[in-house]
Amino acid sequence: MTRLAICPGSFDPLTYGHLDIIQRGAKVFDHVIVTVFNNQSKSPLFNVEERVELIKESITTIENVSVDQCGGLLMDYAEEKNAQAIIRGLRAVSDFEYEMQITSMNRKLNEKIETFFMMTNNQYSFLSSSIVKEVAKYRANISDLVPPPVEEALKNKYK
Ligand code: COD
Repeated sequence: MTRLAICPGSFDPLTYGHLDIIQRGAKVFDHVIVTVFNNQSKSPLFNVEERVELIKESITTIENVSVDQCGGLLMDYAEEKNAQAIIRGLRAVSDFEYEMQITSMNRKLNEKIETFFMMTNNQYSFLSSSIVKEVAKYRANISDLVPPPVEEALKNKYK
């Protein structure tokens, strides 16, 4: 049986922290789909198509990862794809409460699909899309925080 996992997120935009989790997931599962969700409660800097494209351009060296988008419920999407697992990243204790809430809700929606948490590399434990956007706005050097296509795209947004 092919072990398929979904790595869902907003990815607005992708950071090296996200990439670290995607790479870890790709070592454990046969295939990982990185799925960009259109989170209605957030007003994104990049539209879904731009976010998908930036992830595609940043994962070219990882063979067993593909990129997709979804506007619906994560668990409906995962069931439709026949996925066995959801992969989420953990940075610090502060992530735990939010992750516990969404995982409990997701489990209520679908008990068959397990959520796996992976701890990021320590060097990325402070990193988030929001913090990257904040410093990119002031033209700080972000080359060690995001992959080159994302760095370029952020420079263009804040020109
Ligand atoms: N190191 C490691 N992991 C990281 C880092 C980092 N530096 N930064 C982020 N991550 C992890 C996050 O913990 C998360 O696991 C993943 O990377 C994606 O992060 P984000 O911030 O891009 O994505 P979120 O948390 O905004 O994604 C939320 C979802 C889109 C998954 C959620 O809103 C959702 O499932 N939406 C669909 C609708 C739905 O089903 N809702 C019901 C769920 S209650």
